Amino acid sequence: MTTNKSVLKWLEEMKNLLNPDSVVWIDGSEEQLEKLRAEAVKTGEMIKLNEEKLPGCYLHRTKPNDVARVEDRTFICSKNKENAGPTNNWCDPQEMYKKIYNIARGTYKGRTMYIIPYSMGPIGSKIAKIGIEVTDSIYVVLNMNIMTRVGTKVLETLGDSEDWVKGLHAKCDVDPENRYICHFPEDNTIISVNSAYGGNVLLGKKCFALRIASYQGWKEGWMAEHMLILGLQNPKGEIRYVAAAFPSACGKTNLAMLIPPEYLRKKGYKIWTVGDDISWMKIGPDGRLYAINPENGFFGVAPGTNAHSNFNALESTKKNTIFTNVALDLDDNTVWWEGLNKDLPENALDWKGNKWDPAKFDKADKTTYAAHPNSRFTAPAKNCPCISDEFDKGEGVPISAIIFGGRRAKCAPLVYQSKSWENGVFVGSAMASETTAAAAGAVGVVRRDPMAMLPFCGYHMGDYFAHWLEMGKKLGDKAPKIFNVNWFRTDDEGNFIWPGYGDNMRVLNWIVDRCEGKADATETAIGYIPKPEDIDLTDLDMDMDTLKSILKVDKNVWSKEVAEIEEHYKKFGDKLPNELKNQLNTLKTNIENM
Ligand code: GTP
Ligand code: SPV
Ligand code: MN
Repeated sequence: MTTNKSVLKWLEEMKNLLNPDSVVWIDGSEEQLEKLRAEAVKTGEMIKLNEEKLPGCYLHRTKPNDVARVEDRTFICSKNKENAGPTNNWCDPQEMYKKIYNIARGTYKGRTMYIIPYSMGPIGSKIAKIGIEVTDSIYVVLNMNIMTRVGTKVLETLGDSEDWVKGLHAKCDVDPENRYICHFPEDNTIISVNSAYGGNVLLGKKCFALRIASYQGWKEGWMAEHMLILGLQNPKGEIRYVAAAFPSACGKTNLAMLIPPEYLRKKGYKIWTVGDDISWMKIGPDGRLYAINPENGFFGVAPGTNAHSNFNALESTKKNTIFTNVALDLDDNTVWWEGLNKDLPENALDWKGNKWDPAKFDKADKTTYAAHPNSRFTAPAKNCPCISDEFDKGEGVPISAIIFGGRRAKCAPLVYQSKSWENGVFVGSAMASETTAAAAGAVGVVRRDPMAMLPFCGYHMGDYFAHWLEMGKKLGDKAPKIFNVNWFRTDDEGNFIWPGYGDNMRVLNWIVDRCEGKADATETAIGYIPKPEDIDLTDLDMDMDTLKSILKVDKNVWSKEVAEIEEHYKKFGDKLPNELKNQLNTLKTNIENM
């Protein structure tokens, strides 16, 4: 398949370490993939779904102990501990190689070693990068084939270059006690053992495209971010691109594929999806920031996805999709999850493969759910009805606005604009959100998640903030404007006040208008807030007072917020840029003077 010496040398080492019975190169051909699907069905690793209703679709169940990313077992193994920073687990690289090689040694015995050459980004794009993952899991091969561009062409593009990322995945016994997801940024290397779930094993995704790539971006002067990318088309046919960073399971896929409310659709507004999770951004020849989506598919949250909440995501899953940990409807051999529709299936197996009793379903008790709360679909991006023409081009789209956001029941207003790039970096660095099921651990706890990158930044977060500030200096007046949104303010009963989903278009329109100097705003202690009349409420069952209540900046709530940010900032010590300290002091004074 290749004569690249650096590739062949590493593969030889891997073969010697893992001791597979056989070795198979993934060439990307449909013929080879079809053979692998058939084999996975034969062994029970995947279940073939109804070919009429869901052509080319499969269901996979992971072990119940292996259903989400494991942040406490994820390591950044930089040579110097300081370079991993206070927000990452660290281990000395030599020690970790030793430990993890001992876990993986010989575990491919009786198994096949699959070699997956893949490109993050359209093959040949100047912003794209190449990786090679070895794995003993067909599920990983088939998912990587949807999520990235795989096969012979990738190797042709790589040629003799040594600029590629090594990825070793070994399922081992899927033992949670020996599960490690390790990154060696200085060696362009990722090693993942004892898991077979999503973000832990599809090594192109969070491991490469965020943890390794964020480090590369720091060294090379570009950015790898946990951001969706969308194009907003106005009635004149002009398209403006925005990128948005929300923590896991906080609405990126939904916003990326949004369908505007009817009155806006009739006027000619439309959203185009470029990406739903990751953005790689470089400064272009004209000095603006250009973004590509390095992925080729969507690894989306299934529960809550339905024809009303996210029609385009649901459409994307209608063919050639792999479902993980959803329920199986035995009546017609299709899939189901909470929030798909109101008809609880009478005759279904839950995500663990046990008979599911709809009578026992209790919304308050997640153990009675048919689908796991972090169950997912892996769908080809080209299935998406609103996929952007720019998606496959690889030149990148110019970004007008960057949006931060998270789940904050009481604090952040529906939307505000930062006062400058520096102030925007401060807003991103202080971001917080209530935790979700996307990672193992407690759900609903407020945690600081700077730029939605807390679990994904491959180096010291103080250096990461400095890199953001540096990028702003390079971009100058061509820098995107920075905003913050919060779709998740709740009332006293805990209900979301803002309708969200398609109605978020009303907020996007204000954001884009602000970028073009077309919308007014009120300056507040935290930034620019829309005049209530500038958020269009046409056809919405919401009165002005309710809207005003979610645009409000509350002095008491924000005084507490400032104190929490001060605490959060202490972690970064000397590495916290002075600009951000000054930003915090200014905010403190502004709030005191409210
Ligand atoms: P990852 O793939 O984990 O990075 O998640 P994501 O950020 O892409 O989140 P996604 O769009 O899949 O949404 C996660 C959950 O948030 C789903 O249950 C959605 O129904 C819910 N959600 C998304 N958008 C909104 C919104 O505007 N309002 C409310 N209330 N819920 C939303
Ligand atoms: C996330 O948790 O942000 C995801 C899912 O997008 S995973 O690929 O598991 O990281
Ligand atoms: Mn994500």
